[in-house]
Amino acid sequence: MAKSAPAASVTDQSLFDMRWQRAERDLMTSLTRLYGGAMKPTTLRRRVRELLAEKWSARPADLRSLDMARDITPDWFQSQEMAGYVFYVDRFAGDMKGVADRIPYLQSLGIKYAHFMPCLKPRPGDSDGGYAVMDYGKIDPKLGTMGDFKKLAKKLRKAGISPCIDMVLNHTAREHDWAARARKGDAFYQKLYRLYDDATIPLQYEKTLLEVFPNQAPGNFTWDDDLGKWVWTTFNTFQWDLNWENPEVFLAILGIILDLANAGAEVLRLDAVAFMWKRMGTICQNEPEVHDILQAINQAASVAAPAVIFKAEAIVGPHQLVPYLGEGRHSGKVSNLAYHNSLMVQYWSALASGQTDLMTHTLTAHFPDSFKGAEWATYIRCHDDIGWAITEDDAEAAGITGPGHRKFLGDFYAGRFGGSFARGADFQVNEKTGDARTNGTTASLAGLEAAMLDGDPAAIRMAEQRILLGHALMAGYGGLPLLYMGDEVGLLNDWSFLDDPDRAGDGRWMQRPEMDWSLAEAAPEADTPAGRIWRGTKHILAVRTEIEALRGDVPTKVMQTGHDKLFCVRRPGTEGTLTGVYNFTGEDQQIEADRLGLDIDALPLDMLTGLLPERVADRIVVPPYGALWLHEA
Ligand code: OTU
Repeated sequence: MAKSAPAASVTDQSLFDMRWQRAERDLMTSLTRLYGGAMKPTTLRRRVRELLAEKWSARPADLRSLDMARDITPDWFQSQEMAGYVFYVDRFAGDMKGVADRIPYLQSLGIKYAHFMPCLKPRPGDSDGGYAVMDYGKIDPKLGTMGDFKKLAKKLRKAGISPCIDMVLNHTAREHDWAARARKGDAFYQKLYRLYDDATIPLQYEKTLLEVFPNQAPGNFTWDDDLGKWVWTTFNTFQWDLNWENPEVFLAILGIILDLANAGAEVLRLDAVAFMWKRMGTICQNEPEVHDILQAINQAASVAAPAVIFKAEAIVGPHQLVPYLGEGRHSGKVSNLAYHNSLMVQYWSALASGQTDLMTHTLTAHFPDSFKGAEWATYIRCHDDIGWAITEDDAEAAGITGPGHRKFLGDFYAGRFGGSFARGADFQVNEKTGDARTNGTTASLAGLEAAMLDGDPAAIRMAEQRILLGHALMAGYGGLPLLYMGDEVGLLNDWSFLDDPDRAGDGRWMQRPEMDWSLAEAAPEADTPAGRIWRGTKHILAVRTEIEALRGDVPTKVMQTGHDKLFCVRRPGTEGTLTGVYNFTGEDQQIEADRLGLDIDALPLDMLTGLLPERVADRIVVPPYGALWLHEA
């Protein structure tokens, strides 16, 4: 009889040690660069290791098994089967328990990742949609308890859906316990924030700072009477910026992140990360230390909760975005996901102008084809405004001007530009710079609101096509597509926020409607815009799961075809190459097959229709606002 090998014994402790060894170099390099001056490296190392050991020993057994699985398949989130859904718990389903009842709905759409918008206990009154957190240890009592969240996370995981939670780490609410203690004069807590006795230093910083909310919260500092000091408040006056130069901030936030991981969050959306580090004489965004902080968080979590991945929210220009997914010394270690804000802006820009040259140029000039262990989060709309991040050099390369095009986009989407199909609104018009950002839901910006008001069936179909073009683009470009709640049924702008004093001052609420369940429940069968958008979106996500070339680790090769109305992307997978062709006009467009590297006599199938594309002579025809997914096996 053959003797079997003795059982291997891997204890929790030995796993922890192995994972610590795997991460230590990258973790400690970042931490020493950041905090070497503020804390002895040996103390820093001991404090971090103790914290990680504490959180690891508290990690529930089922999540420790998930850690094992993900250590073996670290690319789990890059599967083409992944698709995310983003929602406010109350607006989507009332509360945490309500979300559990909607799991079948999410499954029917093909969702594998559920992003809960901020749901930790916010300050009372206006809380910037939950982005002013008062207690990181509690769920917003209106939505449930931490226990409810844990139960829900487990249910989601069983249903094959990864929960993502919003983590606000650039600032806390003024009402957070740390800020309250700071106001009482406690020096330890005061050092967690950026406080100034008089205006001298704030004024020096202001010389180069921008303003995020110039209308409702001008400037970047707020005088606090209780404190008798100026407080750095990049966003609203009640959002106090944390002092990330203090290692105690790093340790405290890391502890919170690991608690959320232990509660079952699999993805953490790290909010407003660009702003975490300040440097006099700069705009205090995207400083290199920010990438060190992100690398340190990511590497630390890989020791105590390796199942967890991170998504960086840095809504910044194309020149500044790439380091958030890692390059150079941070390659593959910073964040696993980052919002592709340029793709989103370029989608809306091309839709308004009917021209794709700026889009093609921008997306080829600044972005590598792929990243190590990381990919984009692709989206066309979210809860925030759209900032028209188009640079002067990119505009020039496309033969237009930056200010001119940005103004055109603002006017177009506010519905001011002659012939515009959009019904959005301006946000934070900055008199000093002339900049305006844009609010509105996907459907209202894409023309559905105006078309339905006119009752014009042809215009309604065009608007539906524009929305589905956007959904096909985010599902086919490369990256994890994030569907924003309600976009699958074309929810229109919601003006009811004007009646609520806590929300009336912030126009972004117009794109944060409540879910219309009568619309959504009828959608699968309905011959209405909602029905057609729902089925089209579901179909796109379903087809996506079958195409290996849409895995997140396959390179995204934007094509320079010279066609200025089509946007074309090639994805060379190992099981076939996908050529995505997107028409940004309301007319048929034709393109020679060989400009796409295809043979007109042996055209591949369009996966979205399951048919051969229509052809005229040596050209492929792309229908109005159409998307083709041509797949060569
Ligand atoms: C993020 O926003 C959130 O998404 C907003 O909802 C919050 O108000 C804000 O942080 C403060 O917590 O910080 O890196 O165009 O894109 O405010 C970008 C403005 C952010 C938003 C910006 C964004």
